[in-house]
Amino acid sequence: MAKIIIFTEQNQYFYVYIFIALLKLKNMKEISLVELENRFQEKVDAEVRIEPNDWMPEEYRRTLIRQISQHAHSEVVGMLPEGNWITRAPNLRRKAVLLAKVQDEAGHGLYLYSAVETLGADRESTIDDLHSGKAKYSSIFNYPTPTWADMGAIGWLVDGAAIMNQVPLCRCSYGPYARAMVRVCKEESFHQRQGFEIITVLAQGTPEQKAMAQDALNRFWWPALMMFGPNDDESKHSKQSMKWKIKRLSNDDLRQQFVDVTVPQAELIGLTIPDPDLKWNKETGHYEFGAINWDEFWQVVEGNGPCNHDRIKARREAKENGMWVREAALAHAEKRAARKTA
Ligand code: BYC
Repeated sequence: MAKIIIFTEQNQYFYVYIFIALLKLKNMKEISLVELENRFQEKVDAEVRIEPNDWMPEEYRRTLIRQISQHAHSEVVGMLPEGNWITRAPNLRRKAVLLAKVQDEAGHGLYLYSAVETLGADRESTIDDLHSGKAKYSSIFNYPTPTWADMGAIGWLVDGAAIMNQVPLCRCSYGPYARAMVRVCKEESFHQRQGFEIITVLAQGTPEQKAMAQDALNRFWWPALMMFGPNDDESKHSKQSMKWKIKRLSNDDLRQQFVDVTVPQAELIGLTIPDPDLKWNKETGHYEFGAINWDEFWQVVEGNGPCNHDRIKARREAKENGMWVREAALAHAEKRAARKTA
């Protein structure tokens, strides 16, 4: 039965008092959210790491879940183009090294999925988002690897670009991500060197081998530059992510660093960067480079690259084919638990 509040001389002060108290409570809540956000930003500015149980703005949490899960997916999908060459590596040493590299990438994916879980995200649904096409992963892994020289180009250029991007992430404001990056970067540096060694040996080999190395550089150069993401004025997350010190350097600054470091490496091994506009600018102390084909980039990001379909299919099948192992492990765990309680 609905109650009707009747104001009488006796109770009117009581209701006014309740009303004012409720108003105060509402304002207190608002003030405390602003206050919490200010304190959070002060902590970030003072370079104090944010840990999983600390208060954080919801948007900060969402940004990290997005970026770290995309990063994890990139590591796992990134195993495919190279995994494709493990059985065809030219000798035992190359096979062992490539196998170790691909296993490292699986490890990176696992640390990163764990880091995502520290933010309250569910690992299984994060992976399902990759399989349904909802979640992104790095554009670079949607290009084919038809020759052995591509293993060199991936290590040299793709891992090289990844290190450039990930070294600043070791200083990311979120503790678990930053700590994961320290180990990832050490391993990436081994990956970059093994790639550079492969491409150097080919570049100094027979004319056919040199041509194969040049062809791999021609195909991977521009996609490697795209890895850093859209230009700064098109990058919708950069400003906020830099304020929160998730990102320390902008997409364009990192891309420029990569070009400045990589061009002399190509010259050293006698390969030509496939960019007629590339030139050294004495005044700025940087290389100027040609326009990136952003239409191609967005096509690939949106699922229309040469290998997007195959990559997702392979990941879905891996999950389905491994289902029986997970089910068997669970059934075994249940039997053991039942035996203990019996
Ligand atoms: N590909 O506002 P922006 C490896 C998306 S794997 C696809 O600049 P943000 C390896 C971006 O997500 C290492 N999508 O974004 C493994 C956003 O979309 P949503 C991979 C891209 O986050 C195996 C939109 O474009 N490294 O090393 O501020 C073998 C707007 O961009 C890409 C990482 O994952 C792209 N390339 O900056 C070998 C590093 N670029 O989410 C090697 C971690 C941008 O709004 N991630 N997008 O729909 C990052 O550092 C940053 O997320 C990015 C982008 C610099 C990539």
